[in-house]
Amino acid sequence: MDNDIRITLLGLGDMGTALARTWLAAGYRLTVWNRTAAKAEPLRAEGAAVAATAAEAVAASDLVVACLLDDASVEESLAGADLAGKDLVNLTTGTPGQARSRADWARGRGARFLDGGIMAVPPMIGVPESGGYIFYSGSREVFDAHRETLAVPTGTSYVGEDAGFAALHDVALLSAMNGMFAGVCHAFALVRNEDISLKDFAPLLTGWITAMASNLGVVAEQLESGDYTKGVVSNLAMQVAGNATLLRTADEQGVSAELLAPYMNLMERRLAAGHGEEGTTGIIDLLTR
Ligand code: FVH
Repeated sequence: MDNDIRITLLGLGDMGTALARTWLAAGYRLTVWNRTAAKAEPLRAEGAAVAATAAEAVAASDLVVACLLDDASVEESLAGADLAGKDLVNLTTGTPGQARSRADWARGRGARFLDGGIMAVPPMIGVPESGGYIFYSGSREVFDAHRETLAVPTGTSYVGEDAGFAALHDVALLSAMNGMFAGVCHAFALVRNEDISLKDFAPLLTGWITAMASNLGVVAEQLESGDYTKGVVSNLAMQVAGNATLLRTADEQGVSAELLAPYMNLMERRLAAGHGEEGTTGIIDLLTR
């Protein structure tokens, strides 16, 4: 397979290398650069052109993709490059504020800018059935112009002209994942020293979390309507009463409740403010400064 489309990719860490391989396999004319040059050698053998400097790599293609460690490494790598007339797609994880500043910075140097938030780990790249995808935000023209190219490694989801929105979606989902894994850690800690097969327990956790997650649309509706009692199935008063059992069980099992405590404290504050008939959506009000 071969095509005439040129791409430059800056950054050959685990993710950058996985991205590179999909474009090479699809026949793109790929130029790569990495700070540690040795990491580019396997890709040279697979057909990539290897640039000696980031500036040289940028000069090779109109589409420049960066997949580096963090925002500071993007600035450092591109410091000496001529970005005039380039389309810069930044797949480096950062904050919404960093993405917006990077968009202004790129515009100031004559480039169009698209930010990306990768919702996949490297083994999911190039595997369409993995469910991985990348959030994109910023220039709609850049997204439309390179839509097919960007869809080669994994799925794409454009979430708006605000360059910060891809990072915001990315970080929101990652934050939810952290909370979920905090609960999972606590659950495994409760059962691990009992005569319970952890391999049998894991799918029970998966099933329960999946079933509970189907309620998220109700939370969104409550937030949008302002009526936090709408569609409530398990009210806050009942849940706070139930927390005592969760805490006592943790104590009986010799497990610290430190992962649960912050959430339970917020539930109690909302209940004390007279919202026992709601679910837990009111906690979002307590979190929002
Ligand atoms: N890997 C993952 O699971 C996650 C999945 C979700 C998205 N993230 C983000 O993707 C970005 C790249 O991640 P990565 O997995 O490729 O990360 P590393 O393997 O650690 O490679 C880092 C690359 O960045 C280069 N680099 C670091 N600092 C600098 C610098 N100051 N100047 C130039 N390049 C720099 C590093 O080069 P080297 O160490 O090989 O010389 C690698 O190419 C990232 O934002 C994740 O959050 C991945």
